[in-house]
Amino acid sequence: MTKAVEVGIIMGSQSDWPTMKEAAKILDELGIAYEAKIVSAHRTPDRLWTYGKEAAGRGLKVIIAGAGGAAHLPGMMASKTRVPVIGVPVQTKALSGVDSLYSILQMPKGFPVATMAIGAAGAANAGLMAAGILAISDAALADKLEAWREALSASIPDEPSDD
Ligand code: RP5
Repeated sequence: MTKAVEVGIIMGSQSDWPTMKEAAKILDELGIAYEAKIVSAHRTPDRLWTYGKEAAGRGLKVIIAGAGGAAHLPGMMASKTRVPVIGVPVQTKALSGVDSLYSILQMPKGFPVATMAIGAAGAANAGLMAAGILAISDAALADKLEAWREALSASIPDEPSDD
């Protein structure tokens, strides 16, 4: 039986996918069912509207939204659905992603976006944050997430090496 999709990964452009793939990789590792879609606040506003309108009814529990530059996608999605939105500021060439970060972070009171770090680390952490949210009501996932975290800790050497 295929698992119901619980996480939506959305991004403003195909060019965001190399970054957003880091979130997808984490969800794959933890066995969390997700979908990945291109939904642009500026280029496909109707698609954004429909996605937000249908998200809760389709059973999505978390949305991870990545965009760069004038990164309005996460905030607009948060304005359209009560499903928690985790924002990933994609690194840009012109302003190194600080533009994306500020665009996503400074939401007005009432419509929050949980904003991650700029770039690949932020995308991976978005996957882990989504897992943490889902693990609140999924004991098997909670065990997997604990094991993932322990494995990461165990992989860190005690001392630096020259190799
Ligand atoms: C944003 O504009 C996208 O999220 C992307 O990060 C940025 C550039 O998009 P492309 O011109 O590469 O399609 O909407």
